[in-house]
Amino acid sequence: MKKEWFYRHKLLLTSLLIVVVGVGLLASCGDKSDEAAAPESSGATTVSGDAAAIAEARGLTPDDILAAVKTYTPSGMYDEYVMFASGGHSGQVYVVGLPSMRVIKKIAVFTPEPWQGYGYGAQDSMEILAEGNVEGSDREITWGDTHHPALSETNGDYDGEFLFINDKANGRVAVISLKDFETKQIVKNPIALGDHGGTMATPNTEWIIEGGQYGSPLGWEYASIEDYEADYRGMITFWKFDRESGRILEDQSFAIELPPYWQDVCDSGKLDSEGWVFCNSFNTEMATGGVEDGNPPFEAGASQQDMDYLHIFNLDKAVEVAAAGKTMDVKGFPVIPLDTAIEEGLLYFAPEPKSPHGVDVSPDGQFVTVSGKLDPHVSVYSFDKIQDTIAAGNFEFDQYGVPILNFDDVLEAQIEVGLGPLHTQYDDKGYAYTSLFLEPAVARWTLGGDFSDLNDEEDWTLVQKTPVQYNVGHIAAAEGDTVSPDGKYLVSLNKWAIDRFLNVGPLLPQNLQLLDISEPGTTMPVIYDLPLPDGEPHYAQIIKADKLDPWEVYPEIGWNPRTGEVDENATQIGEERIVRDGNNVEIWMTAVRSHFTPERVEIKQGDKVTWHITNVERAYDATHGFALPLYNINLSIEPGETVTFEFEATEDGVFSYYCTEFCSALHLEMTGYLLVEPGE
Ligand code: K7E
Ligand code: CUA
Repeated sequence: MKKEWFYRHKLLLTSLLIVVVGVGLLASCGDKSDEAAAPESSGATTVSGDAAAIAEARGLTPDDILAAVKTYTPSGMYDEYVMFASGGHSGQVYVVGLPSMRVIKKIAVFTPEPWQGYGYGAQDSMEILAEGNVEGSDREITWGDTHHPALSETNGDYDGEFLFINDKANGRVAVISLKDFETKQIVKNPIALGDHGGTMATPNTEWIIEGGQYGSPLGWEYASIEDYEADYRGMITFWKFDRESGRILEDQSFAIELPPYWQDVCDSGKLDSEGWVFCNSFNTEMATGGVEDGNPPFEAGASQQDMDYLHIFNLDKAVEVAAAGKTMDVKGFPVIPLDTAIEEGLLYFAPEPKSPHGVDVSPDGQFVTVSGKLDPHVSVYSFDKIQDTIAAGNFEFDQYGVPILNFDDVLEAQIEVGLGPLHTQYDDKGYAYTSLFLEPAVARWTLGGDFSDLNDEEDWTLVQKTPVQYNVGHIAAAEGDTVSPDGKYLVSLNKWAIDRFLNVGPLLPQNLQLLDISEPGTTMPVIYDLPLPDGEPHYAQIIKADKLDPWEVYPEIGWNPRTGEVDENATQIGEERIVRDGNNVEIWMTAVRSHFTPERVEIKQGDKVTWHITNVERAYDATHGFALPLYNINLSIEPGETVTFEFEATEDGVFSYYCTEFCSALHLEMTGYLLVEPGE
């Protein structure tokens, strides 16, 4: 059957290959960015029949070949886009090139990671991880559940400087510098143990949004679940970001107390709606579980009503109210009380059907798209209508006194897109895209308003669906959260992979599928499957690669990546030394191909050791590792970096330390002895 088909299409296949290769060759002579140093063509100018034979042998269709040509990225050619994908409960972030879908890096954030020497002795990483522990608790938290990466923005466009990400499990937010793709800061939310509506950046990254999720007393003090409505609360936190220091300023940040509905995903307004923030909620029923006591289980209890509440925040005004000190103190953190938020006009609700999940502001800031998991429509709200309705002051109120805007007054359109709609993205052609968890598929529909002239289809209409494999959560489009999306590519972040890859046992990878969305109309094919062998990626953002400008090596020898300046213990060649002061021993070491200096460190059991290593290399990729057995020390020292670690020499014996990066032909000789003489 397949064979027959193949012969019928052989001519087509061969001509397609010839065209495709011809186009490829033409393109390779033309505009190649000077960065993309692809090797010269080897001289082959025609496609022999071999390619068609290979395609036949592998059972590839013309569509497959087209997909391969769209994504195949030969050795040395660079990707056009970079995707930052959350690593879910791996507590990390993944960096993926598009369209090749090659995983280029992972970034350790909330979880110790040995390759990067993150959390295995290196003082800067130990301090960052420790920042994420809960104040007043001596428990160490060594993982996180990352959901929503947010690239820093300037005027609503990704600027390639910083990345933020939340930890749903423990209510934390991390700051990553895109100069070295390393985590610089973790802030623990003082008033909540969990979050979900984070992180999102405002259009100039003044504020990083962290919305809550499961209701809890603020500061998680014990309160009986029977007193849920009185004592439990929701929250949203606004973290002040200081671009110059590259840090969140905790003492300039604040939160707003909310009713104990379960706030879900949030998005920042932009352009027209800049200064406003939108979050979904579910469980406005305030179900408290207890199926074992005869109560409805959460999945039913939290889904009884037809409508939940879209939370609409006036952030600009909230900043003023917080600055005026109209806050209460929860665990040392300023929180605008719910009553104050209502009085000051910081918070409004709009009904949203039904157990909503995604909320996504359109590129012009005019529309807010909400998807109800249990409703086959997307509901699109008009920001202008929201403003008019607020100005008219015609409200109902929820039981906490929050003004509710009339649904029909603020709704712009509802489009039936399919089953289980979750998240929406936008492109440059006037389309919106919504993930359909249950179908599973990605739906493309036309956005009205200012976008209506971009294509000649009707406004607010479902155009097409592409099936994905399988149940899709978020989707991410190229520059999809900015004021000027690129279109071109969309990644479907699928939860289920089932039959897509070889069987690797009961735990499967996630399947990230690349869709080509460059053609208007009804074409939107899947062109690549990336199995991501780690925790579940929830959301991702995709930035044009040329907006990133990371360092190749650290700017100066002795760089401390945490402080962003030369470390006081930076050590140049010739300055290496071991200094003893009582039973404190301090070591200043250099690393260069292919030796550590010193190569012998002799100490006594019980000594307190402070050890600095400077990689004095200036060559790109000349990273050295440092591994010390038994003491659980493992470092990655990038060119120019100074790393410090400390330990108490409780164990005597002979310990070979060595470089873990195969850095030269004599890498195995890059070693040394730590000799710990037994104490009395
Ligand atoms: Cu839908 Cu956390 Cu944004 Cu998962 S979330 S999919
Ligand atoms: Cu340095 Cu191997």
